[in-house]
Amino acid sequence: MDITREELVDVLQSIPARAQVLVCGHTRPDGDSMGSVLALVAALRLRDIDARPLLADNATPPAPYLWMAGVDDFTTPEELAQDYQADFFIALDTPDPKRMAEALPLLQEATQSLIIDHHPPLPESYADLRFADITSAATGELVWSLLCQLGWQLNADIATACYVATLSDTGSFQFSNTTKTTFAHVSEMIDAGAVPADAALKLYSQKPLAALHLEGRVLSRAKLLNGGAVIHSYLSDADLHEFGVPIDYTENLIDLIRSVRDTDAAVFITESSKGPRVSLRSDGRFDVSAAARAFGGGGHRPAAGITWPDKAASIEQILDALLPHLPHFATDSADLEAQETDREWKLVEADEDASDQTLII
Ligand SMILES: [Mn+2]
Repeated sequence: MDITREELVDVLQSIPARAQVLVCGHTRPDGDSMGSVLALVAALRLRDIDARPLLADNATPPAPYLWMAGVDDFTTPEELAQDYQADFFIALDTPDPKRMAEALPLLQEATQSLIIDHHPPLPESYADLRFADITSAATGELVWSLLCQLGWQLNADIATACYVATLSDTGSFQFSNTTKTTFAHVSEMIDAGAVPADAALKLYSQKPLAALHLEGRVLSRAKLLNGGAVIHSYLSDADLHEFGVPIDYTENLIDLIRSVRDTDAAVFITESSKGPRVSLRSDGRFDVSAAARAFGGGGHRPAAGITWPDKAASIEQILDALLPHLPHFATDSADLEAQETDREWKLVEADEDASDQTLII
């Protein structure tokens, strides 16, 4: 059942002290999933509620988030007893029950289940109650505004977790979901103790060197498709083994390739033993979530993903199926890269002609 924001506030307010509450994000958690879960758990615990952060997968938290307060408290579905029954199960940051992965049976066993999300909702809800606010840039931003509305006690850890969530889902405030309201909420988080430079350093500048070398491999494979409207690259399990880099450090690789000029969409394919995973991005003008839905995936207008239905599909097969759903430029050139290089040289030559002019920065 879909509920209003006011009804959600009442539900959260009514959770009694000592209630057993599981708070879970989605499979392969990103910064929003990790941040929104840790923030809500911390806020519930300040009210003496027995809240536990739960991973949807039987795995460990991804390495880039291990510095976050409360991360050691994460439990997994297999660590909980088979007959464990939570009073409340709160699912964050996904409209899709498939992304609850191994945690879905725990949600179904709970006395009451609740979804708090910022994705466009699917026709069917997988929990008893559901609230989705698609104007929030991140579930962590939504959690923050709810906690403020509830008047619950806040602290620097909660503010930092919501900040990480918002930083992550806005692509460091670059994506089209970044609004004036987002910055207003971020301003409140900073007032409550979040330190932007500290969070950015811990989140984005703690990679192993090998992760950079892996990025080099991915960048060298980038190529233009659909007449230059689409940029594409890929990564495989074999690459991860070769470079000795855990998959945790590959979350933002698609953002590296989408920086090429004039492209309207980016397609990044991760090949793994579990089957191919496709990530899609745009600047918001083209709706990549529609392309994702055509293959059973989902997401937002500027960012979407697909767990590819045919686990044995090759990259070529995936692109053949997917590219007709993405933007296309008409072009006479058979070699897009040569065309791009040619254009770059013209710019360099024009620049040399102008080299006698004083450069003022
Ligand atoms: Mn999110």
